[in-house]
Amino acid sequence: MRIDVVTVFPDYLAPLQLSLLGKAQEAGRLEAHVHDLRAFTTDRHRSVDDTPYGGGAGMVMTPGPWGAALDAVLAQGPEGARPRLVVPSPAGRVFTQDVAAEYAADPWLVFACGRYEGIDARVLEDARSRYDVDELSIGDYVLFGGEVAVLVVVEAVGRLLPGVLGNAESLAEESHTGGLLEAPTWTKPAQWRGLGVPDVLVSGDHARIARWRRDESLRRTASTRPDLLARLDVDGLDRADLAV
Ligand code: 6GU
Repeated sequence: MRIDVVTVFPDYLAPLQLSLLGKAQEAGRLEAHVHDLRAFTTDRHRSVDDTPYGGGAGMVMTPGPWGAALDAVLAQGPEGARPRLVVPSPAGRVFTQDVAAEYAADPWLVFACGRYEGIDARVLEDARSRYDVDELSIGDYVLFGGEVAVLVVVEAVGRLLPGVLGNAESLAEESHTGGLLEAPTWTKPAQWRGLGVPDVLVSGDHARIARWRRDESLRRTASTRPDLLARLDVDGLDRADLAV
């Protein structure tokens, strides 16, 4: 997968090179390019924003540098390819594990990080002729800009790429695949600060352990995320689930 990020704060994206994402790049599963929007300005002050038409607080990012940057990024990829343009915005559709899985199947994602009060609306209108444009929010709160949201999305997507996560089972069992939160976990030592480990987990009875974990998942989801429980597909539940 190829990823391009256009931002006025390239340093903010440094974590893309670290840890598992850095390893994914070394292994050739992921190729990330960060572009400084100011490199596409043409005025002496390298300005990227101006006051909003119609008035109001704050500044709006001007279309000129954005148009040039998105043209340049498009020219760097494979000829004729149509990338997805992801625009982080609190006004976008909400990012979930399903959206991460959808993006993980894409060959090319381009992220346009807005700052201030957003980007002149004509930039996305114009980009739709060459990009599949997706405005995306990572939750119901407001950030200064899209950079941190890009890190969130790239990490969630990157770990779904084939060969990035060592253990495919950990993908299958984790929270939000299957709509339930994961059960709590324990490791050695068996006693710590006077606290032990649930007996069932040291019983060696794998069927009982699986049932116990599923019950804990259901209880945890019911207590902290009743909204997720309400969305569960009833056909996917068994008799024991319904008894919890
Ligand atoms: Cl994606 N961007 C900004 N600026 N604020 C946000 C957000 C994104 N998601 C939630 N709040």
